[in-house]
Amino acid sequence: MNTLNTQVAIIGAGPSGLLLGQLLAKQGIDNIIVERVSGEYVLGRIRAGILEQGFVDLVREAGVNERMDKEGHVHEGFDISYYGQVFNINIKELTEGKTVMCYGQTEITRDLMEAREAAALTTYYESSDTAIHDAKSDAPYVTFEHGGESYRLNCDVVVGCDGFHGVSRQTIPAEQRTEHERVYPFGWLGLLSDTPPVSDELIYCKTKRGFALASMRSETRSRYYLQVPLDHKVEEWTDERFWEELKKRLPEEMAARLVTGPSIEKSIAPLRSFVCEPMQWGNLFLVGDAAHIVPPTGAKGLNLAASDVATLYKLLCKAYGEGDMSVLQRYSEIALRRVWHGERFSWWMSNMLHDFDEQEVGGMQKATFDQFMTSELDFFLNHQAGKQVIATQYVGMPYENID
Ligand code: FAS
Ligand code: PHB
Repeated sequence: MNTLNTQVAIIGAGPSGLLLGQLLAKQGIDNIIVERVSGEYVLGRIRAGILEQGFVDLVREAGVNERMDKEGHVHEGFDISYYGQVFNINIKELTEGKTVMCYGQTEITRDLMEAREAAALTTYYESSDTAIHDAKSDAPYVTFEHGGESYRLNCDVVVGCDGFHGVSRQTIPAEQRTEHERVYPFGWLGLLSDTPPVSDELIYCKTKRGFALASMRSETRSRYYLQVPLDHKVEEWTDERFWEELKKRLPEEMAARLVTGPSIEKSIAPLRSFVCEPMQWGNLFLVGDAAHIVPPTGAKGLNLAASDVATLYKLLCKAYGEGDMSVLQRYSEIALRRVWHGERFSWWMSNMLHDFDEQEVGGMQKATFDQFMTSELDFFLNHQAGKQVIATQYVGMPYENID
């Protein structure tokens, strides 16, 4: 058994784990990351694209912003189209100057990986049998297998950045945690293509045929999504079928100028709202998808992971700075306040913009639910105050100050 020692053991080298590791290292707080798959595999996951200002500020604080500032695109608004009517949500005007950054999660993860390697920080990729021990004690530790050898990683705290299917949430005894969940009766079929985006802003489309989203990664790379039934397989969707369906869901003038091309990635993601409470157990802390999941309709998943990182990072700096680890007990309460705001917004946007092919939705007939949701959307899009509510949530609620 190889024995290792660090201050903070991080499980998972996705955006949460890498961002936290980078921030802590800049403050001289030693950390080691244990990751299940290879770095290439992590980078192969095509996911989020919209970064809130809080996330952008964190990346700058981590000193990993050079490419983001060069290649990212600041967005001052987005469109919502419903039944062919297009409404612009000018987030910059409605939030007195706030914006969002369009820069792919893959790129942020790549930048963080390269920065970690350049700083010679330790990451054990392709590890297996990761397990967390004595989380309730002052001397927790993590065991794992790597390169055919067994390891024991002694630490002060363990941070579970290991996503929805990771080991850390499961380490909290079931009777000690409350899980809230809503699984949606549809998925998102995503397509990435090296074609120019159909618009320079995102377009969220509500149609009788289902939801669609037009997004982008750069001026030459587009990201599109279609709501599809849960029983659909990605193999059933040829590129041609995807483009034809997208044209039927985009507003007419945008469908007319859509540039199609071969997909470079195509996948179907299920949608769920999920929160685990509490987000900590002794000296084990859950961050990001390990603790919560949102439907991507509100562009909150990655951004909630970032606000968890911000909260835990500040508390860890305070704890080590003052030599008092008890401040860490505030983490879950602070993190969950912002998580629930993101969960509500993502659930609300999903209810309004998707077509629920269930006979009963929210305890009422589908037709009645549709009427309520269409009327809700109509009210919010036709009133300045309504647009302001959407814009305020889209740019992200402020991060809490840790005094
Ligand atoms: P991640 O899941 O990214 O990373 C967890 C890491 O832990 C992985 O690398 C995994 O290999 C590792 N791990 C797991 N178990 C382990 C173990 N036992 N031992 C060691 N390592 C382990 N969010 C948006 O904002 N917009 C979107 O459009 C969007 N689209 C998405 C599409 C899909 C298909 C999915 C699944 C998510 C999407 N999300 C989106 C949400 C997504 O971006 C997450 O919020 C983000 O990846 C969260 O980052 P992490 O918390 O780091 O978790
Ligand atoms: C994306 O670009 O992948 C994206 C953007 C906004 C969303 C979801 C996904 O709400």
